[in-house]
Amino acid sequence: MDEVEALRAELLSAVSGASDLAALEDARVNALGRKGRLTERMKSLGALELEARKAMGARLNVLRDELNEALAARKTALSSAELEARLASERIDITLPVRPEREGRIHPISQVIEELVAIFADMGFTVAEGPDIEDDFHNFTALNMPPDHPARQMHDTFYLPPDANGERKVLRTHTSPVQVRTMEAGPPPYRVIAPGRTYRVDYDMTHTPMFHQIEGLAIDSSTHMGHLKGCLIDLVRTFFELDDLPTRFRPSFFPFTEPSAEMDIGCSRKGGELKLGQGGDWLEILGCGMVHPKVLELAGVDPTRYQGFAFGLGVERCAMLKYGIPDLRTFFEADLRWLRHYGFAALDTPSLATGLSR
Ligand code: 2NL
Repeated sequence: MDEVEALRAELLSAVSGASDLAALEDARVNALGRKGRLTERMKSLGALELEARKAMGARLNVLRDELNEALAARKTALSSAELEARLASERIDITLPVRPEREGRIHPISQVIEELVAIFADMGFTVAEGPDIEDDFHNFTALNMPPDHPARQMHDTFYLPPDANGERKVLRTHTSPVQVRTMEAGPPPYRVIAPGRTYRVDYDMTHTPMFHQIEGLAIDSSTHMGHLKGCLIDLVRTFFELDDLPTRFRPSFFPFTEPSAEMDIGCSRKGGELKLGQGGDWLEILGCGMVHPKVLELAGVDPTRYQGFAFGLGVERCAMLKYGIPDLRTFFEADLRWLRHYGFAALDTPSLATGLSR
């Protein structure tokens, strides 16, 4: 074997013997680097006679091309082997169950508001909202409660300090002002509900200083008490999911409605346990009535052309009755154990199509 053949055998076997990419790079530098074996051999060509140099140069060029080809082929083989090894060792099991995420719960107040909104939306009502801080006109005067009206005392109002004009704003004592603002904003017909926070100076077993109401208003040219009854009977039967839930209307008084009524639902109280539905007893559930002509007039609606009904219900009371929550004050204690027990799963928005309380 001549000298070139020996060099060829040695360099090629170093390439094919390289077991990883780092070893292959060593083999390349050793052969073709600046001080590599083949490079040095090529540098020494200058010492030869012309003919011998041509012949030797040609052979060395062939060897260089051969080496480059072998290096490229080996590099491809080693790279794909390395990838195969990674794919085999790093394979992940996508059938493993996910690590459980900590999940929040929907507060019963939010859940019940969503349920009631879904029921009213199905009847054609839209949701209206307004400020928690109200002026005296929208909270009282526009609702037929002039400054000296005795019902104002009953509302146990939170007053804010007087502003620059000496006017004392209030925390709204009901969501009625939202409906007054709806009437002021444009002509009838109206079909709105106003859910939201309300405030009264009161704190005991059955009262919290902040609580939630949903009020409703339906005004058109000939909306009458039959519409009120049909709407509210449908409401309670859908909400409590009892098709034959007994109901009755009792005469009552509110300054903003005439006539006024309170609605009761049937229940039984045997051995201290309250059960909604048939039974000899009644439970008050909401207040309602035909909107007082003066309330329409004060909001810019002509009472000779338009009439309708309004109602108001307490959200906490509805939540306690439907979901068996015994103590009102626990709603606002922000106790996570309570919320985990009485709260609702998210991503399960109530609708009439899916059932209200899944
Ligand atoms: C109750 C009673 C009620 C209304 C609220 C109302 C609103 C306007 C005009 C007339 Cl803008 N009425 N709201 C009417 C009757 C009763 O609430 O006991 N709520 C818990």
